[in-house]
Amino acid sequence: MIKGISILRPAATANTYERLASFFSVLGFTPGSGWNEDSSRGASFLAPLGNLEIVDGTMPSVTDVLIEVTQLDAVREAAIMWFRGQGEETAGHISPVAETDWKSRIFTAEPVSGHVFAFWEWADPLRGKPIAVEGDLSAEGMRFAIVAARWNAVITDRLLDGALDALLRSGAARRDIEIVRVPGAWEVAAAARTIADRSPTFGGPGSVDAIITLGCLIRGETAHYEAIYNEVARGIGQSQQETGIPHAFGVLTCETLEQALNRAGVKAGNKGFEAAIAAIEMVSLHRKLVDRENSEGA
Ligand code: DLZ
Repeated sequence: MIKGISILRPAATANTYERLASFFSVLGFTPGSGWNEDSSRGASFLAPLGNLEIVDGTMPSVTDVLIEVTQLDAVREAAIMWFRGQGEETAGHISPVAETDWKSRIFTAEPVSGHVFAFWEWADPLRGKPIAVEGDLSAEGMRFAIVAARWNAVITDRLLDGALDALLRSGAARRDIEIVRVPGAWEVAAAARTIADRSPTFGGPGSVDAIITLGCLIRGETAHYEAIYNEVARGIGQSQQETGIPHAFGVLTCETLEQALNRAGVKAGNKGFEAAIAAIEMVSLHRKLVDRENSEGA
């Protein structure tokens, strides 16, 4: 399988080698490991993508090394600064930026006489980029239910505080957050499902946009820990899949109480907070995907 492609550029003298290595090191390349042997040395500059282009007809550039960049002007500025750092003028060594006939902008730099490199970027900065659809983190206008187990309340109360903090700080209104307490983690999924399925009389389908599930199972203190955990996770997942309402998973599974405390705001973040943020993001994402589908179908 092909993995990558390397362009080898022989430097005729040690000085040329050092100048080229120095020039490329200021332009934002990831440095490669290079090598230094008796017979040769190599300085390596990595780019995330490479390709070999065979050209029939007019070359797209005056040189055969084309380096695609983002922020072309900033790269050119870095090249200019390099020349100034050498106490040299740029005239004749760095061209102005020019438009090409292939919807891009380009300039060339010649850090060593005879070594010309072209730097270019697409005129449309989004061209060729995979554009991800992502949820935002504003909870304004969203409605949530939080289902929190009372078992291990010293932990779940902290998770609940964290979840409320995340929702309110992200713009949710207090009246749009319903808190439901259940005896233990075992009951979380059933309550979540009831809320997700709720009939129109009690707020209607979609009476909440997302459900945040909170609980805490501690292995050392929980009989049938694995069995309970698997059922809780399965039930919450199933409720989410079958109703289409995002269910954020904030049920801790810990070895010890200390570990649980750490995950409930002491040392390792607050998983209630994190679950609430995930819920907000998923509601936003859900809305965007539905909007896209509607506008594509229109
Ligand atoms: C019974 C039990 C045990 C042993 N451990 C926990 C636990 O660590 N975390 C938790 O949330 N709940 C626990 N429970 C209670 C069960 O989840 C459930 O509430 C009861 O078995 C009643 O159905």
